[in-house]
Amino acid sequence: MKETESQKGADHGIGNGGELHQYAGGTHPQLTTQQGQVVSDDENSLKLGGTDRPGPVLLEDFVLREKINHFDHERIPERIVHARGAAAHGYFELTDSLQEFSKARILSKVGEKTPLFVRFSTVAGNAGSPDLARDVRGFAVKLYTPEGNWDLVGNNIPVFFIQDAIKFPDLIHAAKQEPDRGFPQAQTAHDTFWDFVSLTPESTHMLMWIMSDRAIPRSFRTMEGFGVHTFRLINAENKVTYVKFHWRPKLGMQSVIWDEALKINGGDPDYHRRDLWNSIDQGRFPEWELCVQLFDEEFVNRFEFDVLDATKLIPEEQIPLRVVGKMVLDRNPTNYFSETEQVAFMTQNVVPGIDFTNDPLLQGRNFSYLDTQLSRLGSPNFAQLPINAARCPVMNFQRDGHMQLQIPKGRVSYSPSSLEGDTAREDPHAGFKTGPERVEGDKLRARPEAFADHFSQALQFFNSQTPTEQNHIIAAFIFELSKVDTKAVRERMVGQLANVDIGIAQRVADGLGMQGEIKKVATTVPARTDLPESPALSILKKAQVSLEGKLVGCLIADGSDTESILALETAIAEAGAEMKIIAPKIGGATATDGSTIEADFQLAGGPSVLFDCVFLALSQDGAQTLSTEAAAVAFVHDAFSHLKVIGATPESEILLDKAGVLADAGVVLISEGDSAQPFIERAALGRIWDREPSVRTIY
Ligand code: HDE
Repeated sequence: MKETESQKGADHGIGNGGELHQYAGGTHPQLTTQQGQVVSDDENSLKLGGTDRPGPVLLEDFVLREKINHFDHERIPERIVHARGAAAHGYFELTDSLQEFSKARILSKVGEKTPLFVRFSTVAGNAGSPDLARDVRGFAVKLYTPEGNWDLVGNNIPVFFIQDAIKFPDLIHAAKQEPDRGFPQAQTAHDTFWDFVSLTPESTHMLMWIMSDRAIPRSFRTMEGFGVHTFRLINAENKVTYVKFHWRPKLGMQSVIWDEALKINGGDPDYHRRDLWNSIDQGRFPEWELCVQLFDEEFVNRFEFDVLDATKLIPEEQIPLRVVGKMVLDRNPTNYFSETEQVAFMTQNVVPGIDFTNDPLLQGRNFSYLDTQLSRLGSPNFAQLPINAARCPVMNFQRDGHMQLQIPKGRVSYSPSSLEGDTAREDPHAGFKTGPERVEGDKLRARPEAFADHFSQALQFFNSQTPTEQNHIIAAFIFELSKVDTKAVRERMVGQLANVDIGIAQRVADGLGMQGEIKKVATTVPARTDLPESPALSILKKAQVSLEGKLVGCLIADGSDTESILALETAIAEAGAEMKIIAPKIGGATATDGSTIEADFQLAGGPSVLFDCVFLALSQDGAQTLSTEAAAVAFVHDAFSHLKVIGATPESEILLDKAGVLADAGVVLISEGDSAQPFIERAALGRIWDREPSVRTIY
């Protein structure tokens, strides 16, 4: 087996390592117990009765007991939300100083590289759930700055379901598997979720986003990230500037088609984590720009919505994005548990110059993230774990507790003190200080009136999409609500959508086969229809023309032509993409010249959903054979119905016909020996959106 970049030189043990000994398979250090005793036999437990008639296992066997005991306690509670995740190390580099607005060193020193760790996740699914669930993706970044850790714990969608943290447990209980039956997991397509959100009008804007293709990203590498809340920047003069943080992927945004997502979940449930791992392992480092939207009190007062309401965004057309730096992910984790599982992101982790606002969702989060680490990681000393530890001096008098890893010196564990000269003291001239703010008024359990409009931005989002994207949103509502058994919930949700736009509600009602007139749910603040479209909210309006970072699946069989396949592979690599070969047998296929073309995937294990576009490099005989092979027919049929560009030799025709492929701009025939460029150029343009009405009903 090939040793991957990340495996090379990995430390496979823990502790100090012992003497090296020659064994079958190489030179290994001695195996020891946790207490350092060398283990002489790791195959047999200690038993009474010799080898003829082995008797009971002896309690005395401390090697066995220790090994089983540790194993029994290997698991920690998974995250209540965002349990399913994948992560990577990298760095942030500032390219444009924000010193004028913030005294944070990470936002001031151009060119300085800050190490970081990013964890991407789905929200609702359990740790073992499939990657392509329709869901928001977590986008959590821990930046190890010289002034302490700054955690930007964001999502790939810039708004949220609720306005006040007090509703979070309800939202999550409704979204996760139903408590009596324990299913369905990793999906919102069930009664309790739609029951809750149809009764919670503030969720409507977010629903538009999670029903859009943003909730089924092609890759973590092709997702935007958002800090969601409005934060505050504080400069050296204590002046406050409001800020929203955005991560923009270098490869542009890309998503998959819903039917494709369903099939990827079967074909490769680890699709996203594998993609992230492979691209870093192969040196294709994912990259994002950090952008900020900066605004002042004057804008806050004139903006149509409250900037403290996390169900609202500020359109880029109103406050443009300023690019200030880049994030590059260049190293896979060494150990999934120690790093990806034990990393503890906390919104409370800010550095001097970056401050919170009174967004009630953010304020609630600032409590939750610290609190949850205690039940997940089991000790207030979780900050000492290598992945969580700050990379600057940490000195305080917090002491003891489970799993204390430090050995603090001296008699003094308090402040102020005079007994020792080198103990830590507060520094009034440095450190985090909250920005100036005057607050007065009654103490109330109430929502600000400025939070009351729940539908205007939902409509603005829908109107800003291309017709294709709008069709996908409608289809997603229809799919999800079709899984809701309770008719009254379906009807109420459609009645809530009518508050956004009666046309949207009608299309969903038609797709559900709902009879009769739509009953609009009562609302006090109807949707504004005068908000201008915001093209930046669309994926397709910002799509990049490029094959970079994409995966092309090339289907071969006996009789395929080696030279054409090699030429295709070179052309694909030159375009910055990668080609994988799929053959009926994993051992490969016999080419016309008698040579063997090696395969990366066996046909049944390499469905076309795993690739961005496909090429059928088949001879007439090969195509004939594959035309009676269900997996091959499904390969081509799916590629067509998922609107992918299909390149093919003219000899592949019988398979194309069998799969129901109709000639269009996305079906590119290339004869053996001809340049593959027309296929490459068409594939770089992306999917064939015009094909969609010919392969599925548009409601
Ligand atoms: Fe979280 N969220 N959240 N959340 N969240 C957690 O913290 C919570 C919210 C987000 O990869 C938990 O360590 C509350 C918004 C990400 O480890 C928990 C509220 C946004 C991650 C928690 C929110 C997020 C979490 C579970 C409403 C986008 C995964 C485990 C007030 C801006 C981080 C953990 C990782 C994780 C609470 C809402 C993003 C329970 C109470 C809004 C990316 O503390």
